[in-house]
Amino acid sequence: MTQVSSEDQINQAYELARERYSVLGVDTDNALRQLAATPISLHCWQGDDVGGFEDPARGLSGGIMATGNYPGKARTTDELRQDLDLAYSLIPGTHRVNLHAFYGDSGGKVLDRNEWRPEHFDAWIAWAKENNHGIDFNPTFFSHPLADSGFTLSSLDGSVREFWIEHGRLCRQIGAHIGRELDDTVITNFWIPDGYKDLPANRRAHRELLLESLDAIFDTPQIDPQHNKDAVEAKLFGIGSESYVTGSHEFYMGYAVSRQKILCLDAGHFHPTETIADKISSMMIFVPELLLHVSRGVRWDSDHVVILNDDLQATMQEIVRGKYLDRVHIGLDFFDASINRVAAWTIGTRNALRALLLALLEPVTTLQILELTGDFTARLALYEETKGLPFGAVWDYHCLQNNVPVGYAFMDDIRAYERAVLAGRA
Ligand code: RNT
Ligand code: ZN
Repeated sequence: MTQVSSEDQINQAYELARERYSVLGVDTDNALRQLAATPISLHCWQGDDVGGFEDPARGLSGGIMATGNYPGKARTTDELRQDLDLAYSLIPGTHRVNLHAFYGDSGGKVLDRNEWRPEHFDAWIAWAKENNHGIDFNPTFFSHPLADSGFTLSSLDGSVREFWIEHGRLCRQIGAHIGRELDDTVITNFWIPDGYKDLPANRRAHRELLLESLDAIFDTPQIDPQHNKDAVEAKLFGIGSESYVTGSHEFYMGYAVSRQKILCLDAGHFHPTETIADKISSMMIFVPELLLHVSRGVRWDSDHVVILNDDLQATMQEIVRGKYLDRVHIGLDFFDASINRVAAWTIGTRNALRALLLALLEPVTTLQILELTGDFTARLALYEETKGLPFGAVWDYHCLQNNVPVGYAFMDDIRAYERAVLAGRA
C-alpha cells in the first residue's frame, strides 16, 4: 500500500492552506467549487491507441501516431467503458467522454462511415446516463480507404468529398441525438488530416474545396444548437503532410469567425515554440466559444500525456484571468501506447485539473490591480511568491472530499486493475 497522509493530516493541512491563501484575498473554498463545476472531456481514443473498433486489421492513418505496445489495450467498446470507469474513479469531479464516430457499437456488423446512425451510440448513452457523464463527438476522417490519398473534405475528387460530407452530416445528427438523450449540448469537433507531404503547386484549390464541403455539412438547419454545437480544429502539419495542411490555423480562424463556429485549439498544432495561451483572449473576441485539445508536443505534435508544465498552467491562467470558463470547453487529446493507458488518462486529467486549480488560486484581483497601477515590480514578485503557496494541500483536500485517491495512491488501483483485468487481454 502506498503511504499517504491520514484524513486528519489532510484536513489540517487544508485549514492552514486556506488561511495562507486568504491573506492574499484568495478564497480556496470558492476555487474548489469552481473546479468541481468544470468538466474535462476525456478522449476515448487514449484507451485503444486511436484504433476504433471497425476493423482490428486496419492501422491508424491521417498523419497521427500512437507509439508503444504496452499490454492490455481495450479491444471492444465494453472494455473501453470498463477502463474509463476506472479512470473516472481516480479523478475528482464529474467528467465527460469524447467519442469518435468509429467507436460506435455496431452489433458485430462492419459499418462504413456513411452507415453509422444514432442508435449505434445507445450503449454509450446508457452508460453516460448511468454515470452522469456528458458526451462529445467527432466525425472520423481517417483510417479509411477513402482517406488514403491524403485528402477527404478537400479532395479534388468530387465523389470522395461527397462521401465525407455525408459522414460529417450524419455525425452532427448523431451528436444532436446524444445531446437530446442526455439533455445536454454535445460538441462535435471536425478535424480532417488533409495535406501534402511535399510542396504543393496549388494550395488554393483544396482550401476553396474545404470551405465548400464544410458549408455543405453545416447547411442542415434541423440541428438544434441546444443539443449539438460544431467545432473546427486546425493543424500545422502531420506525418506525411509536412509541407501543407489544408485546414491550417488561418483557414479555420477565418472559418470559425465568419460562420460563428467553435474554434478548437490543440496545444500540439502550432510551431514548437508557439503556445495556445496567448491566442485565447484574441479568439474569444471573435468566436462564441472555444474548445481546447489539451495535449503535449515533444519536438513535434507527438501527443504525449499532459504534465503540469508552464504551457498548461499558462493556458488555464488565461481562461481564469479572462473569466472565460463558461465559454471554453476543455478536452484532452493525447495517446501514449507505451504506458498503462488508464494511468495515462488519470495522470493527464489530474494534471489538467491541477493546472486549473492553480489558476483558480491565483490572487488575480491583486495582480490586475498592481498592473493597473503600473507596479510591475510587485506584479513579478507576487507571481513568483504564489508559486510557493501550499497548493498541494488544497488539491489533496479536494481529492479526499471527492472520494478519490490522494496523491500517488491511485497507482495502487491501477496496478490491481492491471493484474485483475488488463493481464487477461491477449
Ligand atoms: C489530430 C487531432 C485530432 C485527433 C483526434 C483523434 O492531430 O489532434 O484531434 O487527435 O481526432
Ligand atoms: Zn486534437
